[in-house]
Amino acid sequence: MSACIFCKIIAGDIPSAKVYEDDKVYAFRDINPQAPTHILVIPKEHIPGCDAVTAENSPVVARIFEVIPAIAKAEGLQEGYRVVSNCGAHAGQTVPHLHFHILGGKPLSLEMA
Ligand code: DGP
Repeated sequence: MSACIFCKIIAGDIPSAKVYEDDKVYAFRDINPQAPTHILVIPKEHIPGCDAVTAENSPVVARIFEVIPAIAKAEGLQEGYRVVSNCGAHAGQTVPHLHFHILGGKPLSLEMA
């Protein structure tokens, strides 16, 4: 069994609050929300992070960016939202499985660093 927390969530071995699923993509609510709406969108394939995106696996990233606006619409984020992917230690990546945070539901701080 994979040691990756997000692979375990996809497999159903760790419970999650699912908001979307298809054959390639899974989305669920962040356990430690930083905004009224905080959703993580992940590929079902284990990709460690942005640095591991290649010509071979990038179609799932494109699929994620098709799914994100559909989730945002379903969540009522018509006033806007932020998409973030932390890559590596300096960015604060804590789970080494590619993921995109959707943050919204209030005006967000513009502070980036
Ligand atoms: P990052 O710092 O970019 O690697 O974000 C990882 C996010 O994953 C962080 O916001 C908390 C969330 N997270 C970690 N473990 C779990 C979990 O078991 N369940 C859920 N729902 N979220 C988790």
